[in-house]
Amino acid sequence: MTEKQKRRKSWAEPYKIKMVELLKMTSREDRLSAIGQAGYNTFLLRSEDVYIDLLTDSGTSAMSDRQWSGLMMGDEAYAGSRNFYHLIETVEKYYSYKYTVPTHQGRGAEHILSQIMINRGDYIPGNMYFTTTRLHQELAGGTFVDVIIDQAHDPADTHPFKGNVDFAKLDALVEKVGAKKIPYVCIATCVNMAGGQPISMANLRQLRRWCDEHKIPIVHDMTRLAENAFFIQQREDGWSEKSVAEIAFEICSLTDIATMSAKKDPMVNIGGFLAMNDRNLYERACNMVVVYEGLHTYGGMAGRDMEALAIGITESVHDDHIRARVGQVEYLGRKIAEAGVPIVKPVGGHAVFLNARSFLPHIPQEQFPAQALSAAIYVQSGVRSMERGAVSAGRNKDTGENYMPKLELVRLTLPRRVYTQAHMDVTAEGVIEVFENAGEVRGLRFTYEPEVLRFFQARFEPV
Ligand code: PM9
Repeated sequence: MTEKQKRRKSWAEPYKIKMVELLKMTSREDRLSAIGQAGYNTFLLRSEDVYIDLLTDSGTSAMSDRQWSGLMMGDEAYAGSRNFYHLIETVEKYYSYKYTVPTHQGRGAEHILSQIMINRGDYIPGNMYFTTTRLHQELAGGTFVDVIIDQAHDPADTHPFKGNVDFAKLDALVEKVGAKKIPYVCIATCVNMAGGQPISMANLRQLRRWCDEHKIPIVHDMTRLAENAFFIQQREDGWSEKSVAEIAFEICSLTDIATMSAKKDPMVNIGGFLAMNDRNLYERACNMVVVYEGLHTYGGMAGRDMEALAIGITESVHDDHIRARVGQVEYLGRKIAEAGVPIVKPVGGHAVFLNARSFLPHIPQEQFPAQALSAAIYVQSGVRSMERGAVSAGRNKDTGENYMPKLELVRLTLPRRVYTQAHMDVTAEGVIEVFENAGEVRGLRFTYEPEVLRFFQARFEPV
């Protein structure tokens, strides 16, 4: 961080607005009708019925003028597009990985990785599950094992690095199944399902040593790397003088393989990649990508999208950018928490997570309080959020039982560079109004439950 940045107290945005998209204002009656038609699932709302869209930060960020100009520089050759070369050079420069395979988005990378690395009967430890990541592990015949520290499952615990790995849990897994049954350890930076919580550099270095000792590679889900790097700079001893870009590079250097949903940190509307340092693995990934995504020099992406992504990567690790991004999330979190609303602490990097168990203590988890809360916030305020609790957790693949996670959360996710501070105020007001009348919210039951990733398309009715 520069001296100037240290002196400035505000997290004010390092950009100005050049173009706007008009929003439709709706009435409470409109929204009641819309949520009923959507089966109480905010994924099934039409976006034009939403005022402030905090469903996700995935593909919803505002590209810069430089990224938009990049679109005009698209080289749409079938093979060997110059934008591909720009992308792989940028990935190596900022993220250290030598070989990059573009994919249509993050789950495309997860699919290829799982198919080439997991054998039936394998176990994949990770610092908490993510929906698509775990599903691809399971489809490849593997079993996910949660090795995150216990504090991550407690919304009120203020541990500064709730994304850390618990080595006793890793040791116990090796003891039980043997290192040969563990194809890799999967580590997410700024763990999404834990509330956007970072892993520390010290913990990651310890993991590097542990993995070297057991000859197990580290796969890095780098979807929200820049936010994690920022938290290390702010919270971990010895890193305050390093730039976010330097810290991000160091994190990547400690890992072997990475999956990226480029729709988050690097602020493109679509795209992702699988990156690695091992040439043999790269060749196997190239063989798979032609089957499921496209030629290895574009994967699932257009040339213009690879160009916008390469530019977005460079913007995503600027100190000023990430400070404003996380600053806005913290601003919203503080406003909501000051009113006594229970949230996950510390406030995460990409979203404010409401603790639906404490918010709606009268609704048992079997009646999906987070799903009900997300619908109620929409009806109250026109703000769209996402359930991250029992519905997202799904069912155990072997027993068919519903998972009942300790974290029953609603996520208010901030797209990057999209909304203003006044939008945050309106969001906080809406949440607080629902909180003041929380007793009126009713639980939900399924009217339709899809087999996989049910949270996307499930439908409900009030109990
Ligand atoms: N995350 C999110 O809203 C998009 C859809 S919800 C399943 O948080 C991580 C940590 C993610 C993620 C997507 C993916 C998959 C992998 N890892 O959506 O396929 O947060 O690009 O990425 C969403 P794609």
